[in-house]
Amino acid sequence: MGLFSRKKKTDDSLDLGLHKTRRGFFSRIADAIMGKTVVDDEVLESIEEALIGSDVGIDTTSEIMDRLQERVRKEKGVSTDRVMDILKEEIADMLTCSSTNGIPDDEYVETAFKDNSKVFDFSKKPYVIMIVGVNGVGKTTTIGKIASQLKDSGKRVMIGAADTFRAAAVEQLDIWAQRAGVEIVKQKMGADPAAVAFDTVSSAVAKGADVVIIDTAGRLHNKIGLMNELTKIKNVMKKVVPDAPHDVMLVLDGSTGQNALIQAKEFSKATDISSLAVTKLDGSAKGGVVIGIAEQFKIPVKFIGVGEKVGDLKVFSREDFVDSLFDKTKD
Ligand SMILES: Nc1nc2c(ncn2[C@@H]2O[C@H](COP(=O)(O)OP(=O)(O)O)[C@@H](O)[C@H]2O)c(=O)[nH]1
Ligand SMILES: [Mg+2]
Repeated sequence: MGLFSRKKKTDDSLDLGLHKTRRGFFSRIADAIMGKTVVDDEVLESIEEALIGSDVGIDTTSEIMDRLQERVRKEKGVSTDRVMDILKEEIADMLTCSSTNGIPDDEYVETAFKDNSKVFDFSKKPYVIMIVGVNGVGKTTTIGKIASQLKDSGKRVMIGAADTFRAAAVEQLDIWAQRAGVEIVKQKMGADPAAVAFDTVSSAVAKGADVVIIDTAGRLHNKIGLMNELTKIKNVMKKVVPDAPHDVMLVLDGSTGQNALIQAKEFSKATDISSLAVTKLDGSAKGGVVIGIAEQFKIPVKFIGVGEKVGDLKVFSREDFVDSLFDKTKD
């Protein structure tokens, strides 16, 4: 199936969540487009400003603009309606490396929680995910949502409360575990995070769980300390499952815009990151940052968060994302 010939989506939380970014984008190009049928330099300039204003970032914006200008030059007399389709195509094409690795987006999204897709590799049993990121970005919430969606698709999930730094962190994860109906392994506040991770993976192996998700504390103020702690957690898990963790997922707060990009750079110095989740895109006009992050890091963005509910964590599809973000027929 080609780009943008997608099936109708079953819910509109992505469109709702990206509402502010979309509104910001179109309000920036409205004046330049007004009364025009054909794209001119002024329209292109306003698109460039709008991309930067949506927090796509300067480097990625100039890459997009090069592609867009090239297409507009080749096609001659491109209408102001058509330019949006070209923009969506070029961005989706640019993000290929960060997405589904050849699996059609529809299939990728629909089977993410069920079969062996690029999101999770269920041939590994248990498939071990370690969640990392700075405090407050949405790690625990994202774990709860992933666990819930996996459980609903019939997977046996076990989560490990290895953020033992604050009592509230364990309690919060516990609430999510109960709500999702999945098992949690926890210890007292202040316990050794690596010991919790070890117990979780051991228990998962003993009970035949499909997926293990490990929460961690994100204290970035001391990079060496963080690095050592994450390394220690990884190493103890390897004692039980030699190729664990199968995924080290960095969670970023999308509402911080370009700061999220800086955080990603900092974190990737402390540990090897294999995937990204970008949260809190709802209520923010900085949703374009996902495009910048995906393009700059070449690490797959697996999830985006567009709200507080379980269903508001979306498997990232570059097609769905740009389609929603740059479609002016959507409010
Ligand atoms: N609006 C919105 N809030 C979110 C999203 N993801 C997380 N949050 C909120 O962000 C806050 C911090 O989340 P938490 O999971 O505790 O972050 P952690 O410190 O990284 O574990 C909580 O109030 C969450 O409800 C999202 O996608 N949208
Ligand atoms: Mg937390």
